[in-house]
Amino acid sequence: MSAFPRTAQFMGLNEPISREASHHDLKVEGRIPAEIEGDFFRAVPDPQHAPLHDNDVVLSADGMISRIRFRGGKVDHDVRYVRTARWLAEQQAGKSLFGRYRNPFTDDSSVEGVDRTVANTTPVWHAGRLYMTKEDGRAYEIDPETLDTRGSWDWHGALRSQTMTAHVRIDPETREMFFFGYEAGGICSRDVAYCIADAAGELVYEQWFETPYCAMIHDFAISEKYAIFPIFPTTADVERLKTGGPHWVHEQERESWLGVLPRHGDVSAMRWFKGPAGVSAYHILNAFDEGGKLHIDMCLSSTNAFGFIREDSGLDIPLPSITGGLTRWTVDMDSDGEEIESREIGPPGDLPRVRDKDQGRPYDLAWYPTMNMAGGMPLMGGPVGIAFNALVAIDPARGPVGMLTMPPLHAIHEPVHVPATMEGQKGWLIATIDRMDGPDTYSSEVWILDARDIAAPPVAKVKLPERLKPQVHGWWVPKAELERAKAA
Ligand code: V55
Ligand code: FE
Repeated sequence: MSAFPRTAQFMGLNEPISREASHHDLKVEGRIPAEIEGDFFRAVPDPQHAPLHDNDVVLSADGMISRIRFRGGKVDHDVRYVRTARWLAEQQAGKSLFGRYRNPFTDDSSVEGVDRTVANTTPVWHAGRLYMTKEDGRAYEIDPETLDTRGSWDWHGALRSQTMTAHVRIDPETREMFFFGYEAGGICSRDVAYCIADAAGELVYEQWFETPYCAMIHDFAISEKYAIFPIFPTTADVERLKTGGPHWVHEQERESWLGVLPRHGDVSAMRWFKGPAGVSAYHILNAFDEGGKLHIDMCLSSTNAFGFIREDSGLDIPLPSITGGLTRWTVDMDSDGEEIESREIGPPGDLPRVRDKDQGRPYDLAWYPTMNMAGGMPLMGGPVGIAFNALVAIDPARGPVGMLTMPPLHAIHEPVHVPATMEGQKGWLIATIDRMDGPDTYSSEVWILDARDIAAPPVAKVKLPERLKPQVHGWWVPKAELERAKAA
């Protein structure tokens, strides 16, 4: 195997593992609650080969699907590459053929026109199917049992968009899945395809609209009435790509926007609200209606959180000088102004998780990884360069209601929430943990937390025999749903 570059994108927790693995009957400390019966799927970027050019970013690494399977108090782990067209071409060649992050003009000419998505961002489960997604292409369907790749997913030929987001939203009552694709009509296009799949998994709605400029639209939100599209000024330009330049540049002086559309409305009904210049959010926690007011809660920062994008933009803004926090934007759907009211409601952090039942509804509890300065040295790694060392629980009306601070040289990743079967109970959080054991030596565990009291000692810790590559996002699928899908 070719050596990887010794750059931040390939060191610390970002150090590639590049190996499929299965680990069975893992060592469990404590007791797994009986309600935890299902699969925790994780999307893991892990490059198969050294980059074609000098360096690359974590976001370009080949997607692996990792499954932490809980059955009767026992735990297994399996991790497999997604057999994307790109992975297969490079596997055959024995080396990288695709060039820089989202720049096809830097690829080897032998792969011109080949789907270059790496399916590395979120495992999505809907209507009995499992997908691996990345925003620059269509999803790949995965067999949840064998983890085999079934192929690129085009909604039975119905999807027109060339892309599909890694951040879908599922209504807890109707079970419809709301999603979108940006750069839907081609690279750097301003086309967004807004889509709805019904509870049976059929694509029943796809309408296209144009954004004020071509922006990275990583996430969106739904309320009970609306679909909400935030547009932050991280922008693309095809001429820049043709000269081998970066896909994204953050324009600090450019305004942001919020597009709001009735959930099942015609795109001609889209309303645009104007937001502050230069801000950026990767993830939206939740959105909900309160009379004619619409609230959108997101992990907002004063500039783009990714160092490589700030560098490519000529922005000299070091990570510690970035400000922001969990921020609520409110718009008045009963007036015809374009103002956004903004206020901070929680500490900085990212990768928020709300309970599935609260999606698009008023909510009083959510969780997200954060940085606690009192927690001691954090670990290097991830796309931002430094990993979160704490987990905060928040009631958006009251602020933080709990904090789990990791010991020094530990990292905690995005949790999944497992609902309790008993009314009034809060359920469980499952998250992977990394620990530095020595220079360049790491180990991983899976922690199970009481969702009511995250600061209490974990109810169980599962030990991995070798370290895990940190995930981007995860998804919990109950065993009953997997079995129903298998029987269908
Ligand atoms: C993100 C992750 C991506 C990506 C764009 O977390 C944004 C943000 C893992 O891939 O392609
Ligand atoms: Fe994301």
